[in-house]
Parts: sequence; C-alpha cells; structure tokens
Amino acid sequence: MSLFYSDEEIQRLDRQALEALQLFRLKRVISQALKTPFYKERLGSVGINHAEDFKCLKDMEKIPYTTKDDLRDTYPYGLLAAHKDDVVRMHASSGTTGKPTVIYQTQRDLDNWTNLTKRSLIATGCTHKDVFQNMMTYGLFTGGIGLHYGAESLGMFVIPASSGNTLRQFMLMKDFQTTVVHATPSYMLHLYAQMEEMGYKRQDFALKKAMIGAEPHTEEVRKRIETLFGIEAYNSYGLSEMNGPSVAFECEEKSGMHVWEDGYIMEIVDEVSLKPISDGQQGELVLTNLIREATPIIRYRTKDLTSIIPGACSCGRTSRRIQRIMGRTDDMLIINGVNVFPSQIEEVIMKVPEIGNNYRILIRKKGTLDEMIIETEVGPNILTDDTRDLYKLKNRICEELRASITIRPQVEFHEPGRLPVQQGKAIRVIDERGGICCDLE
Ligand code: DLL
Repeated sequence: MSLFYSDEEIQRLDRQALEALQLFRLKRVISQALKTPFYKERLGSVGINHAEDFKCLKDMEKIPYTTKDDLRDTYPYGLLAAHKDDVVRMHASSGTTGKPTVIYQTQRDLDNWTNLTKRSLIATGCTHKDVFQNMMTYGLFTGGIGLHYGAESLGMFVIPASSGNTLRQFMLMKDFQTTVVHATPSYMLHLYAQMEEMGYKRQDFALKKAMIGAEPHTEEVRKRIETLFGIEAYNSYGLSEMNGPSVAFECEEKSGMHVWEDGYIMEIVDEVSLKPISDGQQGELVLTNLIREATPIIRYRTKDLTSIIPGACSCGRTSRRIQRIMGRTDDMLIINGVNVFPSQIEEVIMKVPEIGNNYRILIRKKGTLDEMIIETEVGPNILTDDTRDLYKLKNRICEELRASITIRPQVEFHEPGRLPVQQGKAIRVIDERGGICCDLE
C-alpha cells in the first residue's frame, strides 16, 4: 500500500488507508520519543523499547497518558528529541501559573504544521484572492504565527495586525478591504461593540469570513458574530502542545470540526475512568501528534470535553469530526454542590437579544453558601430603562438559567463597555471563593 498521497487525497482516505498511514507515522514518532529519557522510561515500562515493538494502533492503549504536569516536570529540554541545532522555533503555552509548557519545532515540523493551517483555510473556502487580517497575538502563543504561515502559503494577502488596538484594526480592515479575519470569538464581539463608537459601520468593510477559536464559545456566540457582521464564522481548535491552531477546523458545512487525522490521532476517553468511550458520547479528548520530530507527545490529555460526531461529512472529507468544545474538565464549577459549565450559562444569555456582547461569571461565598452573579452588559436592543421592565428581564433570564443549570444565579446589568476586555483569551469566570481567577483556556 502506498503511503504517499497528495494533500487532497489524504483528506479523503478510507479508514484502512488512513490507519495504515497513522501507524507508519506513529512508529516514527515512537522512535523519536525513545530518544528522550522521559519516554524511554514511560514506553519501556509497557515493553516498548524500539519502534518495532509497536505492532498495531490498538497497542496505543498500553501507553500511559502524557499530562501537562509531565511537560512542566521535564521543562525546559526534557522532551526535546531533536538536536538543538536543528530546532528553529519554540512556542509555549499561555498558562498563567507555574512553568510554561514548551514545544520545539524543526523546519520540517513547521512545514507540516503550515500544511495543516493552509488546508484548514482552504476547507473554509479561503483562496489566494483573500485579504487575511490576523488579529491573534503573535509571540509565544501559537494563534498568530500559526495561521500566518498557512495563509501566506495559500497566497493570501496577509496583514499581521496581531491583537488589540481596536481602532487600528478598523482602519486596516477598511483601508485594505480585509475579507477574512482571525480572532478570538470574544474579540469579534468586542470589535462589533466598538464599531459605531469608533466611527465605522459594517458597510465600510468587505468582510466575508472569520476564523474564530482559541477559547470556548457556544453556537449562540457564533450566530451572533455571523449576524452582527453579516459573515460566515468557522470554529478553529488547537493547543500549543499539539502545535497550535489547526488540530481541528470546520469546513464550509460548519457541522463540527474535522480533526486532521493524518496529523493527529484522537481518542475520546471517559474523564474519570480514562477508558475509551464510543462515538457520540462526550469525554476528554486525548491527542497524539504524528507530524513533529522535535517534541514528540503521545496520548496527551487535553482536558477538553467533546465527542466524535458519528457519520461522514457531506463535504467528502473522511477525517472525523468533533463537536465544539463544551468546556474543560478543569473549568467545571461546583456551586453549592451543583456542577455547572460556563458554556451552559453562555448558551442561555447569548440567546437573549437585549443582552450585549460581554459578560462574566462571579462566584463568591455568602456565609457558608456559594453565590453566583452573572454580570452582563446590556446591548443596543434594550428598549427601556424603566426599572420595572429591567427587573422583569432579569427575572426572565434568571428563570431561564435555573431551567438550564438548576440553580438561580443573580443577574446584574452593566452599561455597554463597562466590563473588562482581554487582548487574548477572555476571562469569563472570577471565582473568589479561593481567591483564584481561572481563565477559560
Ligand atoms: O489556543 C491555539 C489556538 C490558537 C487555537 C488560535 C485556535 C486558534 P493554547 O493557548 O495552548 O492554544 O490553548 C489551548 O484553548 O486546550 C482549549 O481549552 C482552548 N481552545 C482552543 N481552541 C478552542 C476552540 C491555542 N475552538 C486551549 N473552542 C485548548 C474551545 C478552544 N476551546
């Protein structure tokens, strides 16, 4: 069986051919991994001392998981499997506590990643005729640089605007007639909220598409972005440990994100028992990078919760799709014993037309009990400042939240622009119970 395919062919391989390719690449990753003391010990503990000891994909199940702590414990060079002279770049996680998790890439690794980011942009219908304004942060974070090279390689006109400076973003969008933007969903909503105040209107722009990712967001937020700007928005998923963006991306069908399975092996496991679960069931996504030699990472526990969408996509690509990430195992809130994911709250409030584009969830102790306050900005659709009407609206939202999450939080309204906005990933949850501020990354 040939293992050399064009990029078009590789996205449409049947399962048998795809798995043969995955096995071939995985053996290569294992022989790289065995060059590091960490994996030599880990893989050795399950009898894998040479790549040849690994016979079939099913053998994966024997290999222990790799966690973020493993990456931190081996900082800085413990997982480097290439010669340092062959490394051309590093990236690091955006974590706010402890040591960063560092990933190294050789030129070949970067080329492989660029191929996937280019493929992702093509899957959303982008072409070399598009003007691509990249509003993701450039730097150690992978969002900016990651898609930058894919866009250039596709021949797009790239504006490396990076994040922040909203006024300049508008100017660039107008003067260069940007057709595609890349931003976090929260920044897209912030952009819209600022547009009028900064002297711009939708008609000034030629925008057609937005690539949105790097943070959890609901279908309601996507719809908002699409409606407000009159564009199509595509969900993009990735993490620095697996390179960055373009682990999974929506195609033009927008019915789940295709995991580029020639580049990554995905498993979905029960987040408690860590046993594999069947398609359609929600669990933790575990990923193995098949296309990186400098930093091999096998069976990485992402902590991201999703499920595999059964069946084929009508676009014809055979790489399987996952549902949008509904949260992380570590961002589940426990409020007076009830489990709540921030995405459940977003889903409810973003459906309310009177609610603006920014919100946050505050949790604190009141006596011995937990108290949850949802702070939202009001939007331009609010037709009243009559306190009775506002009270009724709050009440309605509280009831809808209770129906969804079974607890009744307080809701507080703020003037547009009052709640803080982050340049990178949105901080939606302020948990004051332990004085910890947890972001939604
Ligand atoms: O956020 C890489 C990226 C950049 C993805 C630009 C997409 C676009 P990290 O900073 O390492 O990498 O954060 C990774 O962010 O484990 C998820 O929890 C979250 N995340 C990323 N994309 C999505 C998404 C980049 N589309 C962590 N939906 C991941 C939900 C996302 N969560």
